[in-house]
Amino acid sequence: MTTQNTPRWEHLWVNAQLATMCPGQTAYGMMEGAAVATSGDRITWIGSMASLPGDPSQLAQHVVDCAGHLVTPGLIDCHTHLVHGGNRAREFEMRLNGATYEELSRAGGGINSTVRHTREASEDELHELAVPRVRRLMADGVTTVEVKSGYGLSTEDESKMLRAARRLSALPVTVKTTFLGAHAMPDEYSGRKDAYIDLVCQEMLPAAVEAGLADAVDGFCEGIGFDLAQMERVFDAADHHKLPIKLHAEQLSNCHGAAMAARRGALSVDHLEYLDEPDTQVLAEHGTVAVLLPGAFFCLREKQLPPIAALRAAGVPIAISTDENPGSSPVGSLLLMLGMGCTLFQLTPEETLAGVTRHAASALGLQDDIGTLEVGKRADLVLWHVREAAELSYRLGDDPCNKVLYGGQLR
Ligand code: DI6
Ligand code: FE
Repeated sequence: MTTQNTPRWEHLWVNAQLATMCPGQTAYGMMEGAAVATSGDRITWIGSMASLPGDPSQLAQHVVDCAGHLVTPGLIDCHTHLVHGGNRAREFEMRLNGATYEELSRAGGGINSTVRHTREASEDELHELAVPRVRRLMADGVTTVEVKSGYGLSTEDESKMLRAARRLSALPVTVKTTFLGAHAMPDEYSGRKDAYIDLVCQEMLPAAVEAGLADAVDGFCEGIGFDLAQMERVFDAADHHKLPIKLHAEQLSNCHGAAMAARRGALSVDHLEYLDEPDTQVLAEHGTVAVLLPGAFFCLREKQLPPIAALRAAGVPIAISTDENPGSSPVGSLLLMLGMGCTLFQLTPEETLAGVTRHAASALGLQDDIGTLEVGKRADLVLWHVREAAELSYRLGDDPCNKVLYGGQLR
């Protein structure tokens, strides 16, 4: 009598160089000549080719021969502002033609022009503008993307942005939304920052929470943003709603926002060009992720480098992200950020890849579900056309993504 042979796995990728990104003995947690299997939305088996319990074609419904190419966890872009109206190309051009800040401001430029365009756009329009931006990231192997509000700056417009962002999860990509009401000052509150923070805490955030639209709370702690005391009030409100916190900190000056946020248990602190040595220690003590944003550093022609050596020496987990936004980082490629992380920040290719996988997962509080290749983790996997992991950081402007399994389904 013959028994029906149902394959035990759904997908099986064989002959792979698996960059598991698990910390351990080998760089990249690399397993050469390895295989990975998935069932449903989970990774169900990982091992060497020699330890496969049978003939691949008998073991899984769908078998892919990776022919020695690289397989990594799905990439994670953990800091974006990709939902917004308008763009600032005209302003970019005027500046390069010698326009002064005043002239740009009079021409309606800067962050407030994005706020105006975002307010004017409907939720549908914001969503439609964001879809190709997310698709562009997906083409780089991105399987999880974080999207912030922060260009609405009113109760209805912030929620509208977050709704437009949430709808992006109809694409085969995981979307996490962050409430960033304390991003900038809307014109109508000019000169009344504390009153605006009242609105953020008492009305805007509660409305976003009520509608189930926020996974985390962020803010911009800076001379041109909000001060420590104002950010603490926003974080008190986040605590009240039991939401995790993040912070744009030390981007243009040292306000000690990163250490404050770390002490309060922030998932991440982001930018950090002006972070000092003692505050680096605070991040290390609290296990806070440092999210570095080479796109903003590049586009703003910054000179002050984030304190990479100190972060590394202190063992602070470092993530990398696009910061995709129309002002300081009009960047649509996460792979380009790997290259820039190496050339501008002198991170190693292993650090940049960890920065868009394992550490980016931690920056979103998702380290138990994504970011490494391990049995039980979500089946978000990328097969690349490359054999060396360093190639992902080394070549700029390439298109090395071959196949993506998103939640165990071929994308
Ligand atoms: N820091 C930045 O670099 C962006 N926001 C922030 O808090 C700039 C956003 C913009 O100019 O539109
Ligand atoms: Fe940002």
